[in-house]
Amino acid sequence: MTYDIFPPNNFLGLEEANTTYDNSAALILPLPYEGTVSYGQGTRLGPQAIIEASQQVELYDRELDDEPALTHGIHTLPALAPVVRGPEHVVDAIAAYAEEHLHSGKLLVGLGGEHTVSVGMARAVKAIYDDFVLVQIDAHSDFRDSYEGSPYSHASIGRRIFDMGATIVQFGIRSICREEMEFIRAEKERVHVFFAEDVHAGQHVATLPDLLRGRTVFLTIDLDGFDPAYVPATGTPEPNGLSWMQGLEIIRVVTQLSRVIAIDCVELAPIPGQYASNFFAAKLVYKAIGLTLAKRNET
Ligand SMILES: [Mn+2]
Repeated sequence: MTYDIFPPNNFLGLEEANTTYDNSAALILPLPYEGTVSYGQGTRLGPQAIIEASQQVELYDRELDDEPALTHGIHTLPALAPVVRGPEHVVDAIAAYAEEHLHSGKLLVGLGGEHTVSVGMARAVKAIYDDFVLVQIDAHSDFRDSYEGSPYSHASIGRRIFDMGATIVQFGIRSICREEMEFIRAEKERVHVFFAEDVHAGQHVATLPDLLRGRTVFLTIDLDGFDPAYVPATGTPEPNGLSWMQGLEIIRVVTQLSRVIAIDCVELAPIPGQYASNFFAAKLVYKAIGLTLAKRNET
C-alpha cells in the first residue's frame, strides 16, 4: 500500500520546513507488512492509521517544555514497497531500506505492520553497530524457534534477534509457551524478562542501570504489551497489560540510560471507527522520539 506522505500529510502533519530529510534528526519508516499473523488481521493498515492519528497530536510536549518535532525535525519516508515472495524476502527488503537510512546517524522509527518487520530493523542495527540490546515491550516473548512453519513468524522475532548476538530485555510478557520458558531459563546471560507481574510490582526499574547504561539500544514496541483497555486494536490482545504510564516510564528510563538508535511500533490492527488505539500509538511514538532526541542533545 502506498499513500501520500508529503507535507502536511506526513507524521504529525508537519510543514515542509520542519520535515526536510537533511534537517531532520528522526526518520519515520512506514512498514505496512502483514504476512504471518495468527489471529486478528489488519496490521498492514497500521502505519497509515498511526500517521493519520499523529496529525491530531499536540506538538508541544509539557514534560520536555519543547516542540520536539520543530526543534529536531522529523521526516517521513515512503512506505516499504510490497514484497510478495514471502517473509524472508520482506525481512531482507526492510533490512536494506533501514540500513540505507540508519547510516545517516538519524534516529530511525519504523511503523508496523506485524512484528516480523523488527527482524529487518534489527539486522540493519546489527550491520552498523554490531553490539546492541533489544528492548522489547510486548505481551509475548516471541522466543519460539519457528511458528506455523516459519522462522520469520511474528511469534519468533525475539529468537531471531537473539540469534544475531543481541542481549534481549523484555517488559510486559504474559503469554508464553513451555519452549520459550525453557529458553529464558537457559539463556540468563543475554535474556532478561520482566513479566507483566514484575512491572506491576515495580521490580524492573532498579536493575535497569546494570543492563542498559551506555548500551546501544533498538527499542521495539509491540502495542499488545499494553493492556487492551488502552490498546484494543491489536491482533492478539492479552489481559493484564501495561498502562500508558508504565510503558512511558520504561521508555523514559531506557532513553536516559542508553543510546537509542532505532525504534519501532508494531502490531496496530486498526478497528474502523475506533481511534483511541491509533492515537495512543501515535502519541507514544512521538514521546519516544522526543525523549530520545532530548537525551542526544544534552550529551
Ligand atoms: Mn506481541
